[in-house]
Amino acid sequence: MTQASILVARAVFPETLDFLRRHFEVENNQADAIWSPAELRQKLQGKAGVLTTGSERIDAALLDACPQLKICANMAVGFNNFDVAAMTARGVLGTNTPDVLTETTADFGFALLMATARRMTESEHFLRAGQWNKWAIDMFAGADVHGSTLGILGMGRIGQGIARRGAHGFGMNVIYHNRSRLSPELEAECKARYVSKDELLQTADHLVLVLPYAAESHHAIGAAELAQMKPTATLVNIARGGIVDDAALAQALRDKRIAAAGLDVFEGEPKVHPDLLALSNVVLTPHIASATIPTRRKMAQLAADNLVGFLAQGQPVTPLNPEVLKKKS
Ligand code: 8YV
Repeated sequence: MTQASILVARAVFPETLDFLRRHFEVENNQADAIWSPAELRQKLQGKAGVLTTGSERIDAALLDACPQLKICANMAVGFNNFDVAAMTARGVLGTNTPDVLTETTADFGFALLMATARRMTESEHFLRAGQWNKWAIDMFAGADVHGSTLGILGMGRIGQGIARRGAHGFGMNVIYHNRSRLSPELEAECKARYVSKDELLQTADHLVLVLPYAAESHHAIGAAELAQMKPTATLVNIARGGIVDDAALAQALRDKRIAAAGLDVFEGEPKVHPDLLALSNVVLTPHIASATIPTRRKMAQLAADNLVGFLAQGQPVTPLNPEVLKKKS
C-alpha cells in the first residue's frame, strides 16, 4: 500500500516529524514560512492530512480546492481557524489538542494576572530606564490579588484551572459566567459561584477571559462591558483576540475606566493595536500561554497521534466533528 501524504504547515519538533515519517510521506515547513492562503492551497494538493497550528484558515474554499484532504489536525485547543461546519459537510475530520495544555495555560493566565495587577512590566521598564532614584510610598502601587474577587468568563478546563489556583492558592472569592453551569461537584472543587455576565463584570476585581472564539463571543468585551467594570479592575485575555474590542479597551485604559489589562492575544495578531502599544497600564505578551517545551511537545504529539490514529487506523484521539467518523462507518 502506498503511504498517504501529509503536510506539516509550520515548524515542529524533529521528533514529531520522525514519528510522522514512520507512517506518511511528509512535506513540512521547517523554515516556518508564513504561507498565504494560496500557498497553503497549493501545498495541500494531493495531501490526505495537514497538521496546522491555529494560524492556518481551513474554510470551504480551501476544502473545495483540496478534495483529497481528509483530516486537519490543529496543534491548539482553540479551533476558530477551522470552519467545522464546512469540514463536516465535506466529510473532513478536524481534531484539536485539549487537556495537554490546560495547566500550563492556567499557570500563564495567573502569571499575567499577577504581572498586571502588580504592575511588573511597567515598573521594570522604569527601573531599566534608570528612573529609580528614591523610595516613594505609592510607587507602582497595584491591586491586591489575594483575597480579592476573581471573575472568570468561560469556565472550561483552563477556566477551572485558573479558578482552582485563585481559590486554593490565593484565597480569592471566585465567580464565573459560562454558557452552562458546572456540576455542583466541579463548582465545589473550584470554589466557584455562578453569576450573570452583568454581575461578573460589576463585581470582579480581576476578570480573566478564557472562552472560545466564535461569532457569539466576538467583542464579548466592548465599550459597554468595560463601562460596567470597576475602575480599579484588571482584565486578562488569554483566550483569543476578537473576544475583546481592542480599540474600546485601549480607550478604557487611557481614560482609566479600568485600571489595567494583561493581554496574550490580539485582534489581527501578530499585529497589535497601536493604541495598546502606547499605553503603560497594559502587559502585552505574544500569544505564549501554552509555551513551555514539555507542553508544546505534548501538543505536537497529540496532533500527530490524531493524524496517525485517523489515517492509519481510522480512530483519531480527539475529534472535533465525530459525526464524520459515523458517516464513514
Ligand atoms: C497555541 C492556543 O499555541 O491552544 C490554543 O488554542 O491558542 C495556543 O496554545 C496556538 O494556537 C498555536 O497553535
